[in-house]
Amino acid sequence: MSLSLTEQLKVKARELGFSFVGVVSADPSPYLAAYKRWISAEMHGKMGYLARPDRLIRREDLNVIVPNVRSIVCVGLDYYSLELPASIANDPSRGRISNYAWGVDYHDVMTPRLKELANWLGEDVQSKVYVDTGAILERSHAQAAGLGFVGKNTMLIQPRRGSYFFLGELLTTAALEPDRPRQMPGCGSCTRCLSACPTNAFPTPYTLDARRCISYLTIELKDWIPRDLRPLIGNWIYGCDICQDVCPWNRFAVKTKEANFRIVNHGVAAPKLLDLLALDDDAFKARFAGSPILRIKRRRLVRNACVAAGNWGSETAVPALEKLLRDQEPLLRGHAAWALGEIGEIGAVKRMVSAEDDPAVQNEMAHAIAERE
Ligand code: B12
Ligand code: SF4
Ligand code: SF4
Repeated sequence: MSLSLTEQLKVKARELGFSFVGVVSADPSPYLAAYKRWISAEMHGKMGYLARPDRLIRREDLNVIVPNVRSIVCVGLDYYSLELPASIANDPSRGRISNYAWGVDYHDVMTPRLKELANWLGEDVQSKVYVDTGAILERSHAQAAGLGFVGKNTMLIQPRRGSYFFLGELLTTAALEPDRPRQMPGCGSCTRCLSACPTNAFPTPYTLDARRCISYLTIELKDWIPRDLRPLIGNWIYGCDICQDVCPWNRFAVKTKEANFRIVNHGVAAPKLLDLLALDDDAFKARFAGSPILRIKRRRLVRNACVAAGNWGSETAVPALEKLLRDQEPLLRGHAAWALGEIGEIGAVKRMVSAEDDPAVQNEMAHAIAERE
């Protein structure tokens, strides 16, 4: 029996290395109203691109993205790679990186493969490829394509593999056969993720206030991390996995078959803070070449390492932090001053406060001094 175009496409997607694939017709997400409420409540924080009216129009009508679009091919790629021993994960002298960023940048892994899938469909078909950055509600469409259910932590969860996977989409004018809606379980009475979130970022189940999420604070937020949230960040320096780690569905997480996401040593998942505090621009670029961490540049990563060092509270970090008080980036001088205040070593902050000309850094220094006097 010969395979239909849709079945052949799914075989091809798997050959390209995707862990699973589903198809849905290119209808607008049924959750647009929830999305608009989220934006109106300003829970997107400073991720201004999410609120752009021209992008909202695209979310409402996918024809604006691809005229005559008929189908969305939704793919997933597992990234779970290694159980980090608690002795490493909870070591405050190390900065924790969320599992999705341990390997090669997933945009670079998935985008060319989705483009290859688009090419496979042929030249008569118009297609557009999205991985993460597009103006569409990826989880909602993937849910409609039968790839899982949305949990109270807002993650797309698959009953037999959990939520440690990336999503990608192909919007296409090809008329593919949509997957039939599948009966999915849900969260039931479980609330583990809601109570485990250290920053209390879920105002209600299924809604995340990004402004409080460690993932937003350490990756998306470009400037000052709100002072009241810094102690709650612990040793996370790039993203956060807590609301997934505690989820019972992730007991079924399958180790990724994708070589690009497999890591071999714990230093990648939880590097030493002292090493990160000492990174200059060149060393940062060399160390994180090919990783998604490269996107946040040295400025944000070292800022995050300062916060983690403040939470570590060890005098071992003082020389590196004092050196950062002279950094050319005000953001780093200010976060280093805060960390020194947390450690209780403010001698250098006191000596340098009068020479500091940036008002925001002065404010951080004054706060650090006031806390200790
Ligand atoms: C902005 C963004 C963030 C923000 C905000 C996250 C959020 N929960 O809204 C921040 C920076 C905090 C973030 C963090 C993370 N992100 Co992110 N993020 C995105 C992005 C770019 C847009 C999401 C968005 O539009 N949010 C707005 C909210 C309102 O929409 P939503 O979360 O999609 O939820 C919709 C549906 O779930 C639907 N829905 C379905 N069922 C139900 C039920 C009810 C009752 C309701 C009300 C709604 C609802 O309604 C919502 C609105 O339409 C997507 C890629 C994309 N273009 O979709 C990746 C994406 C969601 N992120 C992803 C990942 C991996 C992460 C992190 C795990 C990274 C990390 N380890 O640090 C964390 C997880 C935090 C979390 N619990 O969500 C993956 C998720 C894969 C998956 N299995 O779900 C995505 C899909 C990227 C990708 N292509 O793989 N992210
Ligand atoms: S990723 Fe971390 S900070 Fe963000 S909602 Fe989940 S547990 Fe909370
Ligand atoms: S931890 Fe519990 S409530 Fe949260 S997403 Fe998982 S099953 Fe749902």
